[in-house]
Amino acid sequence: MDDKEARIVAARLKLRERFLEKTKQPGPAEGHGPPNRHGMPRVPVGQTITTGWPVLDLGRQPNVKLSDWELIVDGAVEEPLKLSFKQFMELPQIEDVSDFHCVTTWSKMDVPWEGVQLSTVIALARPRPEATHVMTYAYDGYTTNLPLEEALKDDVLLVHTAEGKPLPAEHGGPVRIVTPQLYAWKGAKWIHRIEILTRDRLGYWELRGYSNTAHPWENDRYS
Ligand SMILES: Nc1nc2c(c(=O)[nH]1)N[C@H]1C(S)=C(S)[C@@H](COP(=O)(O)O)O[C@H]1N2
Ligand SMILES: [Mo]
Repeated sequence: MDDKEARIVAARLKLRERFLEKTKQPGPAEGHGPPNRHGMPRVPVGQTITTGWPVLDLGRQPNVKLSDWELIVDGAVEEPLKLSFKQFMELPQIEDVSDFHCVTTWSKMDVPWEGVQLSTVIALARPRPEATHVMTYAYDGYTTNLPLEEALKDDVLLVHTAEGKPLPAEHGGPVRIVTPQLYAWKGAKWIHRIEILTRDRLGYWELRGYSNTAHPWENDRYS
């Protein structure tokens, strides 16, 4: 871990300490605003809407050229895959608009995305019956894990386009994951590999005291 990353981790663990001092346990579904399409209040408890788009990562932004980018899907699957960007773009594409909730309390609302459902690439690899979880690996060394039922939700996307433009490198381009119904750290920028697991394993922040479940409406931020 370099100095910059160590400072980022220390700052974020300090936020965690402050939150845990004030808040005992994840609570019931809370938030404000009219219900969103999942029937949850539009803005989750403790979140503030931002109009910009902050950049949050470990301070290393890999520059992955389209011609070098590849997506690996392996682990507990019948058909391990390695897709080039061209092959990825030949998969069924979808457009969606969803919200983005960072555990550090900002939310970016109504982001138009274009990409491929994570469920599409997982299905292509044909998970074995014993598959239960997913570990995602990014080009900056970041990892984050998801239960299969979260990974397969229809708004969990591998996105290459945001707000009508190719996803900027600082936001995880060429391709990142978004997980609108979980805190945004569950969506790896610069996605490189998806490993199908037969038991849960913790990712980067989950190992450092972030909640493994990460439900924004339950204020489920830290463990
Ligand atoms: N590869 C990678 N993905 C990551 C992170 C990271 O450090 N590295 N940070 C996560 C966190 S905490 C958030 S809030 C979002 C931030 O995405 P943004 O920088 O596009 O706002 O990316 C998530 N995905
Ligand atoms: Mo975050």
